[in-house]
Amino acid sequence: MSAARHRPWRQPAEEHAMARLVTIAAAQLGPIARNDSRSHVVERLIAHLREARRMGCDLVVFPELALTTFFPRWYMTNQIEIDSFFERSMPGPETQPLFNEAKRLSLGFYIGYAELTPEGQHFNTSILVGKDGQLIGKYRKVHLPGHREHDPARRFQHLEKRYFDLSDTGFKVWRGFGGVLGMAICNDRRWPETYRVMGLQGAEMILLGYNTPVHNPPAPDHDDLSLFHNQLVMQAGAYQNGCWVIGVAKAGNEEGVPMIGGSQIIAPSGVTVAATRGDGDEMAVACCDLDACASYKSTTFNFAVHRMPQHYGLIVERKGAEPPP
Ligand code: CDT
Repeated sequence: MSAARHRPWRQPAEEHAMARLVTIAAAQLGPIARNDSRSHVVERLIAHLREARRMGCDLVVFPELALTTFFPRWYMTNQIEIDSFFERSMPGPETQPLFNEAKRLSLGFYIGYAELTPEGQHFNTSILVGKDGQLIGKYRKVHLPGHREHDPARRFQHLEKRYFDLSDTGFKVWRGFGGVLGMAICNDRRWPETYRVMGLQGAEMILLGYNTPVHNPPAPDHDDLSLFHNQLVMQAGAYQNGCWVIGVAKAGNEEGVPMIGGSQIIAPSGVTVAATRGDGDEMAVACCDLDACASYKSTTFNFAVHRMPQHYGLIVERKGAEPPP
């Protein structure tokens, strides 16, 4: 029996030539200092764009809050100081060069930033921009980790619950780059619901940026596992939903707080096909075949055939675990 008959999802050569290929750059950033200007950061992002163009990429994925240092590590009460980390428009005067250069190079991009709306709402946001410079989609972070008030027991804080409003977008997907793409941000990647809600909308690729301190003060026993957990959740999300997952870090020692790298491009098989090695500005690149999703979406994870939602009610009915009495 031919290999093709053993593996019926394998496409004949002529169809394979039509495969939906998207070359992705996972554009990891090293630390951003508190006093680094937006313009300086944008220069680093543009350097990534130019390298991505040289490597034949279609889409560049930047981290969460990619324009500033990860400011939720500090407790602040002065709203002017807090708002200085937020963008009032996107693009704005300092980020316009990023949009201009991406369009000139015919590159799409995903970027995370802190968004301050005209109504005064604060979101941890990401956008997906097409090769023509047009906005494809906007996502506002659903899972905001950490705490709301200053915790003197911590060497550094994690005040996302203080500085950001709850998402009003939820998890959506958009058509672009020849496929169906979704977005998530950092802590979202640890929750299976994130991937499944997008998987149920046919997501073929999920883009997500993150800022993950190696040390989480309430759980020091996790420190040595932080890179493992990063990979574990993203690989599981990819495999269980038959989609590509692109995870991109802001890494390194940022203002005295070490953050994990581990940026990677994960195939629908769950296998990581490209990864960064260090914790500075670095790109991992892979040519991703969106048609590789089909063998998972049409067999083991054919949702329409195999899911049993009549037994999943508790997932949306109940928030916290309630063991029997
Ligand atoms: N940025 C972000 O969401 N970071 C979290 C840290 C969790 S520890 C409070 C993460 O899940 O990586």
